Amino acid sequence: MSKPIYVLSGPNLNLLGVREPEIYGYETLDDVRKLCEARASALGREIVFRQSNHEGVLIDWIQEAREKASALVINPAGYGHTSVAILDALKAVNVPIVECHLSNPAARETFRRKTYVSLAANGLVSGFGAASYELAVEAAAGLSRQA
Ligand code: CA2
Repeated sequence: MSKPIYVLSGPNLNLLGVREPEIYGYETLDDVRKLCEARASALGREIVFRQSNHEGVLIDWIQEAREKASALVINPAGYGHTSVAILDALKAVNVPIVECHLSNPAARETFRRKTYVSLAANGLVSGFGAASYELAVEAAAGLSRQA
């Protein structure tokens, strides 16, 4: 079995399904985890699924992924629009990176149009709700087939 695909989620995503369902959908983060596990399993892969509200914790996990992951899916949430530190951590990762968003930030407020994470990512999946995560896991599995 190859190394797991790390699936990391940033701040406030623990509230998924509880607030703003019209933007982020009705699935909880635990529902999203189950969808990702099922998609990974169908592809013969495993995932490590984590969420943190803390920038430094996310950076520690990104650094961990350098050694322990075959690929990285990240929904950086608000930090995607602000965090040069997360971008720097991602740039040091030598496995494929797929950026993932539930909503389509490009169709929302102007300040969401820039994401630092995109500068380090192989690709971006956004706008499909929980399915964005499933598609991102599939893309990450494809990019890391040999890992
Ligand atoms: O669409 C996405 O996945 C976002 O990464 C979500 C972030 C937002 O800042 C990005 O622009 C796009 C916000 C995450 C907040 O999550 C919540 C979920 C439920 C209720 C309230 C917040």
